Amino acid sequence: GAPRYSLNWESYSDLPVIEEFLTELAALYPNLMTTSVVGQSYEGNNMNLVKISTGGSGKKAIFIDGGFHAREWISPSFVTWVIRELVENYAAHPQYVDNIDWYIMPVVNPDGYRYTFAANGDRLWRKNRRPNDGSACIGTDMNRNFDFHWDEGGSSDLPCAETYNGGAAFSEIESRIIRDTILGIANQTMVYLTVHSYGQYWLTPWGYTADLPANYDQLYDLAVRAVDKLTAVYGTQYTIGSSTNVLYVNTGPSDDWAMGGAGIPYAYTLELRDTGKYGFELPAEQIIPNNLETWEAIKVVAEDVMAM
Ligand code: ING
Ligand code: ZN
Repeated sequence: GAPRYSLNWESYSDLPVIEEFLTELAALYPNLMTTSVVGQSYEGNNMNLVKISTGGSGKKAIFIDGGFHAREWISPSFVTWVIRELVENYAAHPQYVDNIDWYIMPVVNPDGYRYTFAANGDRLWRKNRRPNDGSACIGTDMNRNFDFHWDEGGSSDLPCAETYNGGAAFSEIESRIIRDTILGIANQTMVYLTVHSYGQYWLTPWGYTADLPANYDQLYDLAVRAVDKLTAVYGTQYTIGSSTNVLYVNTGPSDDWAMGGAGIPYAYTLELRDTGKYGFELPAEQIIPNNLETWEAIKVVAEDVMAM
């Protein structure tokens, strides 16, 4: 039958529409999906956590977050697609949910995200929306706020900067909620995926050093196989490598902390479409093609986790 939610992937949706989708889908598929509120943002928006599972104990898990940076609209649009694929389309590939617990936070910077949709907001806002003491500038870059080699380069101490590190590690409530959610499931979580845009990169830690993680060969091998499947759909090219080596030194990002702080074996930052023609303002006609190709990569990750 027709879905009971208004979310679709032909346009971008603000937080209330995403929350309606989560609530309705969980109500339709209570044996597969639960949605919970794990905290509130600075402005009081919900921090939503979806768990997709058929129950039982001792299963490996995959954690995915979206919407770290407000303007990267394709990120929540893809993460909600993953939820839909796992739940509504469960019967097409039940093994991914039968064998893996999925923990998904679709919009981890809800205040910033809503600001990019607001009539008096800013479509290209990146940070969260907490005012900074002693400054007229608002917001911290949550992807420079995590406590692993925090403030060791590639972030700013200046509240007006787009990469403001917050003044202290985990100064932001949203970062702490993400941290605590991950720590609660860290012992079962094999892969951490944080979904950004743009650039078409499949990035590994580290951001704090050009040195590579001890398990880089395995991180790289899985990334290559995942990207091969992605590229096979429409020919979309991705660059693979550590974030320092592919982009720039950056400290306090969530993927470095997921591996170095929480001890999760595999962590990746995905930078979805495109390579700059539209950048953060990816036309909505590209949502479904982006999602179809990237889902193929997620399946490769899931297959590997099933074998871990
Ligand atoms: N790019 C990321 C950023 O936060 C990145 C790049 C990836 C940094 C991984 C650190 C770790 O700057 C975007 N588009 O947000
Ligand atoms: Zn980003």
